[in-house]
Amino acid sequence: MAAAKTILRSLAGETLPTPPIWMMRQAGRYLPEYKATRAQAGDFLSLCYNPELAAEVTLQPIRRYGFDAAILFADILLLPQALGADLWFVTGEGPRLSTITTQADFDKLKPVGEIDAVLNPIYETVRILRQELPQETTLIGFAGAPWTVATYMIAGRGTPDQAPAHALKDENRELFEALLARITQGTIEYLSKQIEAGAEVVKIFDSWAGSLKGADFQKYALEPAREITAAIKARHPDTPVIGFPREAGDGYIGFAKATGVDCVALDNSVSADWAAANVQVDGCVQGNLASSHMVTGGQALIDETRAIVKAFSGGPHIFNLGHGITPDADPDNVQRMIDAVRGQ
Ligand code: 1CP
Repeated sequence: MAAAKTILRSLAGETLPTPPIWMMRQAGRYLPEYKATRAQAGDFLSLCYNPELAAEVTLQPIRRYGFDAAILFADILLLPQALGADLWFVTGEGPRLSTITTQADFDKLKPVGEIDAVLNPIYETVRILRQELPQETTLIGFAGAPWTVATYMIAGRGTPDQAPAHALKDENRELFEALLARITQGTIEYLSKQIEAGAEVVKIFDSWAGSLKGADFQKYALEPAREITAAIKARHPDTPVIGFPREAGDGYIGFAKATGVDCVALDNSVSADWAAANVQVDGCVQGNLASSHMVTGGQALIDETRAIVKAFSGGPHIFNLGHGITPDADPDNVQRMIDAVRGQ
């Protein structure tokens, strides 16, 4: 039997001499080949729903850099669209959705059993990728965490402080919780289908977990992550789950134990030394180089990359950025980071 893929070994708790590496948003606008394929597809959503082209952009960073994992090219906002929300992207601004603020808005959403009518092309992308990826490359599927997805569904767009979602939570908790429950069930179905199509790992992106405090963090970040992870493990016991409660701060402590995830992804607001002592003690961690180094490069990029590898060298670690790479990044800096991780 071939040795297990490096990322799967780290997720199983093994400490490797060199951490495996991939990068959030590794298929993206910093790459000229991405921009060319994106132009061919038309707009961003047409690219997501075109299995051949979505597989092509997923493969581009693997060909260029030989990352240890590929992440399915899709978006966390496809699930709201599959649940019946209108979704479009405004160039230079970001996503727009029809809003959910009243019971009548919620009642228009579709049942979870109907999401595959929209999401089938995504599962087809996963099937193509399992055929085309190199043997050693792990395929990661993903979804947004219920709180993060709800912040977009309630506000109808990205918000700096998630104020509309907090307002609905405080003013109509019953409706807010019904929406979270619908997204949670939809996420379980969506991730299960990705796994059945060939995803080997799934990651739950809670990009706005940092704005949930105290009991709200317990109820709306930890609890949905626990419920989704338990349901995935019941159906697919061998599929590792990565949780990413971005900017959770002290909420990172005990996150893996409370939710059952196999790995906790760290943003760069926590230091690697702190996270090694407080989070990696419970198992695999992923992260956490600041993505700004992909723009600025230089000796600081090399030094910081090496410092992170060293800080996490005593336990299971997957090297990554602390958040997605930005469109103004220099593709050569990505290679410099990989070389620094792999000791070249
Ligand atoms: O080409 C383009 O112009 C579109 C830019 C883009 C891309 C490349 C968007 C719009 N989404 C994506 C792909 C994407 N999104 C992936 C693909 C895999 C990869 O990492 O390479 C993933 C995992 C996501 C996840 C995602 N989408 C998150 C969670 C992670 C994070 O960045 O915090 C969120 C919050 C979104 C919503 C979204 N989609 C796109 C944008 C610009 C945003 C953020 C909007 C905002 O809050 O302002």
